[in-house]
Amino acid sequence: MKKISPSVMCVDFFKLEEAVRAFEENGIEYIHVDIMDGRFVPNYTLGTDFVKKLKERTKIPLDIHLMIEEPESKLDWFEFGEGDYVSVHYESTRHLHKAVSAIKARGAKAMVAINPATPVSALECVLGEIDGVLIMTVNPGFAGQKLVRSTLPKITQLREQLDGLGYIDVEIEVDGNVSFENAKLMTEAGADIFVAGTSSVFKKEFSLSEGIARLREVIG
Ligand code: S6P
Ligand code: MG
Repeated sequence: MKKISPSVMCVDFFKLEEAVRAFEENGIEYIHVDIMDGRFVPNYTLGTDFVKKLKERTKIPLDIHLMIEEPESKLDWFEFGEGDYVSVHYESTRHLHKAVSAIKARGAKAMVAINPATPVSALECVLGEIDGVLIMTVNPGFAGQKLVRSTLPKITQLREQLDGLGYIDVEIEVDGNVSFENAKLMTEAGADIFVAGTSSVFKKEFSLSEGIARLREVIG
């Protein structure tokens, strides 16, 4: 079953309560929380207190996307646990295995994220250790960017590799310009979890519920 993970940094923060309620009413599977440190990516977004508050407010599992340097030394700063996904970037640490193990030790699901220029082959040694791979379909740091098209074949390549190795339960998430049009291509390529942002469910033309329904129709 395909899953939607709306990017909460794209919510109008004055309407956060309303948005979380809409996620719950529409059976949203995960809430995507972007954490940036101004070093790994040139921006700041959400932080430790936001994660804590969100966890108090909703039972929807979080999908915490850490765009920070040396995440293995900062995992303790964040509240997460069973059912949540936490992703660390391959490019952000010399100790990827350590970071993945620390996430799993807390009962959460470990995901490794790769930037558009990082090949799928870089993940070879961790595929047997992780629950998901986050394929960035834009360069991380900002919402509202254009799809890097060369990332689409990476989805198919990874799915084939995972299935060939027997890791059929390892999920592939896509993040960046997941528009209704691009989501169709990503579905065909083999993506499982779709980070929904300004190019789909948060479009101004319709309500959040309408946007979610439209995206569900496309990804099936
Ligand atoms: C970007 C971040 C993403 C964005 C999301 C926005 O660095 O990791 O999660 O929030 O991609 O979606 P859109 O449709 O505006 O690209
Ligand atoms: Mg993200």
